[in-house]
Amino acid sequence: MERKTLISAFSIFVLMFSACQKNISEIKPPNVKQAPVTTPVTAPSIPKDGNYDAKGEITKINTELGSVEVKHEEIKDLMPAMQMEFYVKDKALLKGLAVGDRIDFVVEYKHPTEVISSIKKAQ
Ligand SMILES: [Cu+2]
Repeated sequence: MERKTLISAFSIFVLMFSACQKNISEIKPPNVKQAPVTTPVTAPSIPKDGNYDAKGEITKINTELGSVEVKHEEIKDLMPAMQMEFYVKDKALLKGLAVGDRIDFVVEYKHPTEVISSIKKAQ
């Protein structure tokens, strides 16, 4: 007798529980028009690999590391004007150069790296 009561109580519980579950799954989100998902265009497009002629002024030289900091003009199709550090392909390229020199140089761009492959003092 008691067992029967237990079983029916359990059945009622299961029924109620499944009814609840059903109700939850039937709740639909309000019919709101969602804004189309767009990819933000923040990253500039990747430049083509190649050699880019550039002009600038040396602001720092590190002969040990083989790097040079240059305040450069816009490098067309590569980057806007800025002050930045470049590595040189060969440390020998830095010989005879000094801070303050105006230079014509070539940036060898090979995604995602860039090095200076040639430097000469601007006339
Ligand atoms: Cu730059």
